[in-house]
Amino acid sequence: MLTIYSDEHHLHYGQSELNDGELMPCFECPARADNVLAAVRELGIGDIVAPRDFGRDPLARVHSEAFLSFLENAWPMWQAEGRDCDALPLIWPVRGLRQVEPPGIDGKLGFFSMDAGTPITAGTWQAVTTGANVCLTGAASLVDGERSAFALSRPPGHHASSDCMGGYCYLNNAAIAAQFLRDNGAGHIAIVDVDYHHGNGTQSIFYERDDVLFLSIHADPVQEFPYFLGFADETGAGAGRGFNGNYPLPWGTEAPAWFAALGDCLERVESFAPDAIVVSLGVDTFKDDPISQFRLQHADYLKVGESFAQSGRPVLFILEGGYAVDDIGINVANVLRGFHENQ
Ligand code: 7XA
Ligand code: ZN
Repeated sequence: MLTIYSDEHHLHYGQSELNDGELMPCFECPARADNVLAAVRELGIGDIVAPRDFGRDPLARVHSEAFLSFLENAWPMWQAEGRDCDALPLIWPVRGLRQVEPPGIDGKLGFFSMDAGTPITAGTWQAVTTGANVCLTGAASLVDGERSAFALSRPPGHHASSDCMGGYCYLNNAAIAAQFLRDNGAGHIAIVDVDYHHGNGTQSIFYERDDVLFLSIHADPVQEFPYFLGFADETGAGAGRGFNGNYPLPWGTEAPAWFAALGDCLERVESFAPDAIVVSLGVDTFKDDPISQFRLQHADYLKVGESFAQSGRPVLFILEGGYAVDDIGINVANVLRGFHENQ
């Protein structure tokens, strides 16, 4: 299996996020991807290649121009205010406030974000555009006939909507890759999101479409971030009715219940008969993840990979969450190994 990777993810290194009422060091850190890279190297199941540059067009197929322009210019605008710490929002346009993009950086940060856990740093734009290119290079390899690829990108993407960052996410890599596959010959794409958190951004991008099936297994938003999307009754709208599926599970979920949900997802994928599957691969379902409450174990990730291999369809794995830094490598490598040994 081809892995696509660039060291440029190091350019995004947030200092702090607001968590449990405190500003604390960001859980989403460069060591995550470094450790995954080391584990993939040790696994030795295929080449590790650099991304190609696809330019801005594939990003603009998913994100609004206003949002892309904000992401690109946020750091220079922040710096122009004489600040050199991370850029974080402090106000959001909630109900009753005007939904109009403000001219200044503090207003823009709130207008284009959903939380205070997603800092913009000097290198964020470069890192996230390179991360998107990592995923696009993986998608392009499927277009060229590869059976599978692993996009080793960070930061993650699945909380980012067409015009909003949040949950450590800036550009929605899975959506960008899925749209690229659609634009390059695929008729139908399934996105299966196995991250611990609901992929609210991906859901919202495809919610009214019947060409991209979005299925997500995640912690119940009654208990867990992102709190405001990811419920079982969200099944799609308009042409997309029936093409969105959520599997919210309670804190403490262990392998049997989790794999029952995955089995159901994969049956739905089979009925949909997509040309390819994009997997939003978060491993924050791990029992020792510091911000999550599921209980999957190292060996369970082999079965995750095996389950996707059994679909017989081309699969693009894209890295999302996973914050048990010492275990993220083995958990991701086990997914890839389970796939590789069963395809
Ligand atoms: O999949 N999404 C993540 O892994 C990030 C979730 C952010 C949670 C923030 C809780 N303070
Ligand atoms: Zn997550």
